[in-house]
Amino acid sequence: MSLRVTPLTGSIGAAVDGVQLDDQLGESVLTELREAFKAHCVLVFRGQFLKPAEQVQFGRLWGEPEVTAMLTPMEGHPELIQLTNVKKSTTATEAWHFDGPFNKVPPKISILSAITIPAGGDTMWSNQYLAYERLSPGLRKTLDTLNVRFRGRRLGRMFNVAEEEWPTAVHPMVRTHPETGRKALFVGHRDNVCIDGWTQEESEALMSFVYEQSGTPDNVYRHMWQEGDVVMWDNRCTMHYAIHDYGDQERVLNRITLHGEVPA
Ligand SMILES: O=C(O)CCC(=O)C(=O)O
Ligand SMILES: [Fe+2]
Repeated sequence: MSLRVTPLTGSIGAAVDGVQLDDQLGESVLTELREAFKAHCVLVFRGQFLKPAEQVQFGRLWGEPEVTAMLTPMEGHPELIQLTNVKKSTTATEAWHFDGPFNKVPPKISILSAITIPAGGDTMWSNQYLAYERLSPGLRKTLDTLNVRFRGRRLGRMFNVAEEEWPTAVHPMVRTHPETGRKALFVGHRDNVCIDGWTQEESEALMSFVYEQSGTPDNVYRHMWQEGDVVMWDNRCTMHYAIHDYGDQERVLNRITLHGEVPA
């Protein structure tokens, strides 16, 4: 079996062929996957059709599973959550976001397995290393000194959680990836963020600028799902955006999320 890793854009994402994720993966394959993941931040595996237990087994190769605050685990598979069609008017994921930045310890990796896919419903990922590196040295130096207060407001509204219970955490706006040593821009939607010690108005002026830099087309991979696809992403150096252009059509993906580290 030979593994092939093919970049999908000039900035983020790679397709991996020549591997079945439900096989027993040897150490050399795992080493190649780890290197590819560090280099490309998002890995795409087509035609996998993983059963829930196989997805959990694959996930455990990368870390300890956890379930994001406010989400409900899948029956019989407490490590998984099932994403189903949420109304466009209430969905929190149709915006660029990191998962769980409002937690003290945001997750490090998520892995989606496509079960039922409509026409549409693509997901996009942005490269937050490049989002940072493309800024001027002067602005980078300023951002390096800032902290952001993240709040789970959008997700809280989506799940009708009372405002007092929206989780909140403060993290550096520029975080260093513990494995690659590269700096990544750690930002969020205006509803969820405020630069620590700044007014909301002051914060929005700068934050909306850097947030918008992240998701420009030259910094993005857009995945057009097929059933059986598995996509994994590094939540420490990418944001993602779930496009809701499929109305009431059915859309089902199973997700496993892995425990991360305190951003530093
Ligand atoms: O529905 C999707 O494509 C992704 C949703 C999302 O934001 C997530 O799973 O974290
Ligand atoms: Fe997400």
